[in-house]
Formats: sequence, C-alpha cells, structure tokens
Amino acid sequence: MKALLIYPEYPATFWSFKYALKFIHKRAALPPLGLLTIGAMLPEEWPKKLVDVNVTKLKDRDLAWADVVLISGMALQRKSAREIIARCKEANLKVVAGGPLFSSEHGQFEDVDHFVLNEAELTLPPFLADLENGCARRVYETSAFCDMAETPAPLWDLIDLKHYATMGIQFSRGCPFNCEFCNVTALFGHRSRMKTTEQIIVELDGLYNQGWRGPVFFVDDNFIGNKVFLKSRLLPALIQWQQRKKGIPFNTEASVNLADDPELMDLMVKAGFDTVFIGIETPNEESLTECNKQQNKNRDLVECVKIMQRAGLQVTGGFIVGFDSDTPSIFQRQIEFIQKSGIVTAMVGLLNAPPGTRLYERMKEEGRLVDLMTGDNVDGTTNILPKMGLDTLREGYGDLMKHIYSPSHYYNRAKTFLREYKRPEIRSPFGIQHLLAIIRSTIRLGVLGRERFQYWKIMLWTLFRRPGMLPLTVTIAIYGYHFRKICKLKIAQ
Ligand code: B12
Repeated sequence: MKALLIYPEYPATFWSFKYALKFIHKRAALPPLGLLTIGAMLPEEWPKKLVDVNVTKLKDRDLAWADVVLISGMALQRKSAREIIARCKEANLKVVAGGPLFSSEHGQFEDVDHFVLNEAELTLPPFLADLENGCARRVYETSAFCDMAETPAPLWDLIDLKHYATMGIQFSRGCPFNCEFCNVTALFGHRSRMKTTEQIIVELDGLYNQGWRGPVFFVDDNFIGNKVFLKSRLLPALIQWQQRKKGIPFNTEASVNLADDPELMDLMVKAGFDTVFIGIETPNEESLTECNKQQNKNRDLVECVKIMQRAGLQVTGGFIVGFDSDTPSIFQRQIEFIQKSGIVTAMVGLLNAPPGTRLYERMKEEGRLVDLMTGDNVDGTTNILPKMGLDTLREGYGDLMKHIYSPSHYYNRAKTFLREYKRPEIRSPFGIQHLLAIIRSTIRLGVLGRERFQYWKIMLWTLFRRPGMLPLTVTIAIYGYHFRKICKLKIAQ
C-alpha cells in the first residue's frame, strides 16, 4: 500500500508566525509531529510520502501515486481538510483521518472512509489488522490512554527539515491540574505519561543526525508533570547529550509552579531550555478561583515570571479575558500585568469552551453555548455568551491587543524583559540565515517600518546595555511585526 500522509493548511494565526518566518526564509514554524509519528506506526514495507500543505503544494501526481491517504489536523485546519478530502474522493482514494480535528468533530466529515481517533498507539493497530482482513470499520476510538514507552520515534526523513523554523518532540502527555476551560485532561488524562529517557535521546539523535541545528520544542502539555523523573533522569541525560552536541536550544510548556523550584529551573537551563510557555490566564484572583486554576492562586504572578526570567527562561504566556468574574476593568489590569511582567509574547484570547471540558458542560446547562469554536483562540471570537456582554468584551479585547502590540508598548515590554533575562549558554549557531534576517529586519522595520524610531531605540539600548542579546532583540522585533499584522488582520479590522 502506498500511503500519502497529508497535513492541511492553517490560516495565519498568532502561533503560525507566518509573517515572521519570511525573515528567516522558512515556510512553517513546526512540522506535523502527529503524522510523522503515524508514519512510524504504519507497516515498514508500505512506501510513504508526506505532504505538509503549509510548506509545499499537494499535486495531482501525489494523489495518483497513492493507494491510501492519511490526513491529520487541528480544528483550525477544517476548511483546508475539507478541500483535501474532496480532492482525494475525486481521485477515488481511500481516506483515513485522525488527530485533534477529527477526534472532536468526526461527525462533520461524511466523505472520510475511516476515522482512527484519539491516540493512534491504541487505535491504529486494530484498524490496520482489520484492513488487512478486509473488514475495516468506519470508526476506531478509545477513551483509554496509551503507554508512551510504546510510541515510536517520528520518521523525520518524511520531511525536509530545512523548511521549518523549529523541530518538535514529545516527552509526555497529560497534566495533573484541572482547569475548567482546558481540554488537555479530557484529551490526555491527569497523569503525566512519559517516554523513557532513552526514547528521547534516540529522537534527538535522529534529528541531529539528519543535520538539524536549531531549536527543539518539547510539545508537552505540562513538561514538569513529573518533577522527580525530570530531576533524576531526563534532565541529567539531556545535560550530558548537550555536551556532545552543538546549537540545539529547547523550549516547552509548563505550569507556573516551576518558579517555586530553583533546582528544576537550574537543571532545565543547563539542559538547554531557554523559553517556557506558561498559562498565566489572569491577574484576577476571582477568575482563577472560578476556573479552578489553583496553581496560579495566592502568588505574586509577576514575581514568578521574573524569577524564571532571571533563571534563564524567557516566559511566553497565555492570557484569557471574559471569565464570569471579569468586569470591564479586566482589560486595563491585563495590560498592566503584561507590561510589568515583560512577557513579550503574550497570547491573549477570549474565554472559549472546547468540547470535552467542564466549562463546555456548564455553558450548555446554562444555555450559554452558541457555536462551534473557530479553533483559533486569538481571533476575538468565542463560542459562549459572556456575562460581560459580547460587545463590551470584544471592544475591550480589541483595545487591549492594540495597546500591547503597539510598537511603543511592545518595545518597552521587550526592554523590561531584556533587563531581567539571564542569557542562556546553549544557542543556535549564528549562520548566514541569521545575518540575512538582521539585514531584512533592518530594512523592513528599521528603514521602511512605521516603528523605525522604536526599533533603533531598542537596538541601540541593547548594543550598549546587553550586547550579547542583540540576536534575541532582532528576533523579538521580527515577532512584533508578525503580532501586529495578526492583530490588524483579525482584531482591528
Ligand atoms: C505542538 C502544538 C502546537 C504547535 C504546532 C502544531 C503544528 N504542527 O502546527 C503550535 C505551537 C504552533 C500550536 C499552535 C496552535 N495550537 Co496547538 N498544540 C500543540 C500540542 C501541544 C502538541 C501537538 C503535537 O505535536 N503532539 C504530538 C503528536 C505525536 O501527537 P498528535 O498530533 O496528537 O498525534 C497523535 C494523535 O492525535 C494521532 N493522530 C494525529 N494525526 C493523525 C492522523 C491519522 C491519519 C491518524 C490515524 C492518527 C493521527 O496519532 C498521534 C499519536 O498518538 C497540542 C496538544 C497535544 N498534547 O496534542 C496542541 C493542540 C494540537 N493545539 C491546539 C490549538 C487549538 C492550537 C492553536 C489553534 C491555538 C492555540 N491554543 O494556540 C494554535 C494555532 C496553530 C497554527 N499552526 O496556527 C489544540 C487543537 C484542538 C483541536 N481540536 O483542534 C491542541 C490539541 C491543544 C488543546 N489543548 O486543545 N500548537
């Protein structure tokens, strides 16, 4: 069987980094890790091809080559997924679908032949066995969670690494916390299920041996779900791995209690972690209580962020407005918090209720559920009726986004961050692409851009005060350009 794996196109979003990627000549931020993992689970003798529509076109001759198509995607890729499925059906191809979009919305895709849902470690083997015996069913699903020690390493050679800005690897799934709006526990459970240290080293070696020299994102829901294992096994092994390698900084996602553990932060930084995404959500204590975000309560969240920055971890943060406990004063409070914390990449969204969450059930009971989520949580939409009133919420949100991403506030925040940040030891090697990015950003932002005054101000400040951070400041400037474009496109029309 010739298997064609397809990853649909996603629109420009906050996390797509579409407008930033142009500066470094990359086509996508991250590769489709789910499909690369599926590739490794398919029979070895099947010839395989992967088309990520975000980096290359899906051609008729790809479809003519294939016997079966395996498609993945997130809710955000709904439109492109539909178009691809229609093309496959026209070409008389069998379509097998899996991944987050189909696991939550498979009822909406009539033309798909087989749905292999949830964790493929559990659902793909029975499907493949039935397919071989000519009795494959339409839907394979499970509420069980797999043992990640069984998950194979992704088949990196299915993609051309050079098109991507970052590589992804997954160490664990699941999160010990229970936030009302988050679907991670519904999708992946409360217990942190982990790969072994050996699996991670094999995956990293695989990437390194393919020539990858650049950032690697540990795509875990909460990287610090099992601190004992991290401290005693994984991080010491990563520290050792880094000694034999060059130029592979790591980043990941974690909960804010990371700030309480200096030993863990120190080991992470020594292992090469330089950035961590934290779900901060809100400075409003009542809203934290409302959504059961216990781990963020009763603490000075700004100070927690600074502690991590000083340890050598840039904090990127997720924020939410529109909780029942939020009043219109929340917009100004969020602005003040974000500016003070120096969280340069602040993803602010309206509260949404994803299917499978306790919030979704509550909204349904209260008659406040209005629609399907768009799948993009930074487009100023919500699928619930907010207590504050939709107009007030949307207007306040638009003003908040315009404020924090206006050049003067953005660059001020960047300076606040650069003052605190301890520069990490492990960095991507400075290459020709970096030099070109500096030249392009100087022209685009420093000469042509409306923000040129602020751009030069921060460049000069960095040059004199923190010269070693110049490449990071250029990256921040490029991200700012992307975020402003996204705001204009989605929020401030
Ligand atoms: C890495 C990641 C990203 C990355 C890159 C994703 C990419 N490739 O473009 C970044 C940071 C860019 C990102 C952004 C967003 N993300 Co994201 N992201 C993740 C994360 C943390 C890990 C995904 C991953 O790589 N997993 C590792 C692989 C191995 O697992 P997997 O993809 O789930 O695949 C397994 C199964 O799903 C299945 N499978 C997958 N595909 C297929 C296909 C077939 C045929 C079969 C049989 C099986 C199968 O088998 C695999 C092995 O079990 C997940 C959360 C999570 N834990 O999954 C969220 C998640 C995928 N993201 C989500 C969302 C909503 C977003 C955003 C839209 C908004 C946001 N919250 O920021 C943005 C916008 C994306 C964009 N590109 O513009 C949602 C998707 C929900 C949905 N129903 O669509 C998730 C599930 C998070 C959540 N809590 O809801 N994301």
